[in-house]
Amino acid sequence: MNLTKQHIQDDNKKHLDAHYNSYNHLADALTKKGHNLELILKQLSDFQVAIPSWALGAGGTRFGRFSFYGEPSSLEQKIDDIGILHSLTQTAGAVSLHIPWDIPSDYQAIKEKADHLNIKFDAVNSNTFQDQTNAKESYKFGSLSNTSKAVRDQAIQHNLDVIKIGNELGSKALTVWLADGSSFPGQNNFQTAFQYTQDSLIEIYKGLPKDWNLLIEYKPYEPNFYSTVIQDWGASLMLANGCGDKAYTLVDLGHHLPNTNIEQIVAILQLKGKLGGFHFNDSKYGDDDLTVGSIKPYALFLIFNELVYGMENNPQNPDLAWMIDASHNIKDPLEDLIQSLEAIQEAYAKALLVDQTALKNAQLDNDVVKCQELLQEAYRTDVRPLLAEARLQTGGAISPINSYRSLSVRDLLIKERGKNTLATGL
Ligand code: PSV
Ligand code: MN
Ligand code: MN
Repeated sequence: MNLTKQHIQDDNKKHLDAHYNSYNHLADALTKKGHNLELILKQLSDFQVAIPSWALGAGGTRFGRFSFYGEPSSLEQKIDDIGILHSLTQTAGAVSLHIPWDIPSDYQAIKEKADHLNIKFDAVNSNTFQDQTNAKESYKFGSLSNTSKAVRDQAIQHNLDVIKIGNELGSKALTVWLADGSSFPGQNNFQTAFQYTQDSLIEIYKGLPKDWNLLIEYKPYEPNFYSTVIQDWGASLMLANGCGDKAYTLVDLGHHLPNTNIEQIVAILQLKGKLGGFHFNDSKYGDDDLTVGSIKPYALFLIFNELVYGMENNPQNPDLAWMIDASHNIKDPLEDLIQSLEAIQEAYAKALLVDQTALKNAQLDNDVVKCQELLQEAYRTDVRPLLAEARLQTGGAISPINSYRSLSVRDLLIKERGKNTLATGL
């Protein structure tokens, strides 16, 4: 479907008055407090988050999946959907491919389509957690950590193949998430599994093009429920250090045990120049992959507060690969992604409002109350008009969800693609 700037502009008309009312009021208050609005609007527009190629179809659980219809059934259509998201929000300017779920059949055509929609190819993800049809070896007992050299070699080769695919598209990073671990005590030798993983990652690292990064994701449990080889940021950091300068830790918000202080992890990794990527979602119990900001928005703000501090003070840390890694069970995937993108921008905007100088002084004075006030002052600001203004200035929708609905995007997709579509992926 062709969602043009004109469609969005026309739809914006009915929201313009209300928008300027609230924006002018907020802009006035923030300017009086000494904020540079032009800079904040630019920072918001520059902040682009990749959409994973597996997030455009109906989500679901292993118990069931309920289609929303009109879902994309090819990579081309998935990129079209990201184009829709990007047109409305102006913040989804990248795609993160999962291989082998989304191997391009025609590289030139895919590149042209993405280029036309202003979408870049962010980190590529490998998959050694499922057996592929006709694969010689099975990953049932692990991939890069497997006790069998033949299995490890196959998994290494897969990652090298993924790098090759990403390289053709202009990606600059490989993300490795391993399901490797054990389901029962005694099943694995922890030391051997970790050492094999390190050795395998070093082989993959050797195959990285010069300007590429290796991002190593961790997760405490699932699908293995007794142990996971790369269970936490410490394990990931050790492996990254064992590989070299271009290997980094990737933090996925859902990959922590309850109550973990994620903002502290993020801060220390940036200090050490080792935070490479970030997967957004929210969580109530475990790796629930819920809509960003739907459960713990204050925690997300505190994380962003550290990210903003790091982006300003840690030149030793690279630019981060941002990605949404959420599922949407019973929602329209595009609506869910719009909600996640909005929540990310909201937390980012609030973190940009933290008065860092005042906070530093209050910390030096050990004025605990003032420190908290400064954070909460920023957090309590309703920044939604700022987000809307940033979108408006770059040709997006004042209210992406409302425009998505009033422009009948899903109905048009169903008309175009039919009802019985099924996207590949998780
Ligand atoms: C599994 O937990 C997972 O959600 C990881 O977070 C990866 O990033 C993603 O799947 C795809 O490999
Ligand atoms: Mn993830
Ligand atoms: Mn996950």
